[in-house]
Amino acid sequence: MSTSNEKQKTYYESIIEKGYSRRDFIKFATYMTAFMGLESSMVGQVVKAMETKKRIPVIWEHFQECTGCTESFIRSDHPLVADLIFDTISLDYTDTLMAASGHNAEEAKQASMKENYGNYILVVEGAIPTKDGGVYCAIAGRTAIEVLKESAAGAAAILTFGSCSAWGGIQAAYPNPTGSVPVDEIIKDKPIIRVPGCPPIAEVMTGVVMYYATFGSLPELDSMGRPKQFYGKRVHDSCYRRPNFDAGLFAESFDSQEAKDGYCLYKLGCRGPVTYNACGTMGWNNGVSYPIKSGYPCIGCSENNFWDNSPFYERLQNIPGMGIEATADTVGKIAIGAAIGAAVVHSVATNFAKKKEIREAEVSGEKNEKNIKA
Ligand code: FSX
Ligand code: SF4
Ligand code: F3S
Repeated sequence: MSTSNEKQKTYYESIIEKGYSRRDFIKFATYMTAFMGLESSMVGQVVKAMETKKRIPVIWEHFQECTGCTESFIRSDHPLVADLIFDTISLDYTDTLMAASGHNAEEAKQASMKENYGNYILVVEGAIPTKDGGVYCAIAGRTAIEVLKESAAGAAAILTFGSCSAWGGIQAAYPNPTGSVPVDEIIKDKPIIRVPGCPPIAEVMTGVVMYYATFGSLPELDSMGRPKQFYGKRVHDSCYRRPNFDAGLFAESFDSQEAKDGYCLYKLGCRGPVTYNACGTMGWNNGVSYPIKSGYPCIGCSENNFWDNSPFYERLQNIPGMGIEATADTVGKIAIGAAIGAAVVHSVATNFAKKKEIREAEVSGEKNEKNIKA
């Protein structure tokens, strides 16, 4: 945990103090610029902000959840992210990761909230059960409702990490026995950013925290309160199996040769055409894979009510954006040679280009190092 004195340092100072070089810092800033969805020409501005901005305190609450979101977050593939979460963003309280426990942890949280009232970021994982006075999730004898209201009171903004805190998630699925609700049904007077996914992608969570920490403002959000740069496209739009969808080539069974050869998983229930997330662009585990690439159809884990939208292994009746009559049987004929085909090819190409840009960011960081003077 950070001390109060450490909080006065800038991001740059704390990174250098951890033993990293300026070159590491520039590479990190370049990498984060790409992850924040900004143009590479913005690197200088990000470097400047990280050199001058004081670190931002973060309080991180856990309610009704599986903790998969934290698991995802700590597996971000950049080595500096571990230091980022433990020091750079000044994580003052997270009962999953912090060394302190019991009364010590609680005191640290209360002290940080008091000292940073009005200025800290509140991260919330998990839904909030409301039935029977909220007794189904209690921490140190206090319900999640009470804890959330207290933590939210002094927050500058709230990030809901994961589909549970953003939408209600699995806990809120029918018949919702504990009356679970998302954060925005309890807190009405704070800016709330939804970062859904069960769990969300580590780099997406990092990118959102860093955007706020670097610029002191929220990233551009869509009408559902999600950052546009990560949730602006459907999984379908960045799917590497998309050319086979367009050609009408569908795998008919799991683990078939066709599924292994990259045929589209639409007939196996894929929800990619109705799911907004960055899986196809960013991937998981250093971009190695994501569900569809591993042969498993998207179950739409970042969408509202995704669990109740099952059965997962039956195909969608219609494919949005392809005309109401479009089905897996007709889509190949519709797409090939049509204007939409060209748009789709462009969309997929754009996503591959974006992924390449992110992966090349560290390399270009070395170039930036030469251009950006200390
Ligand atoms: Fe929910 Fe996150 Fe799914 Fe799990 O904390 S979004 S159940 S991955 O862990 O809240
Ligand atoms: Fe990919 Fe699923 Fe779309 Fe097929 S339906 S292209 S597997 S996202
Ligand atoms: Fe979730 Fe679908 Fe991505 S299931 S992890 S949104 S591919």
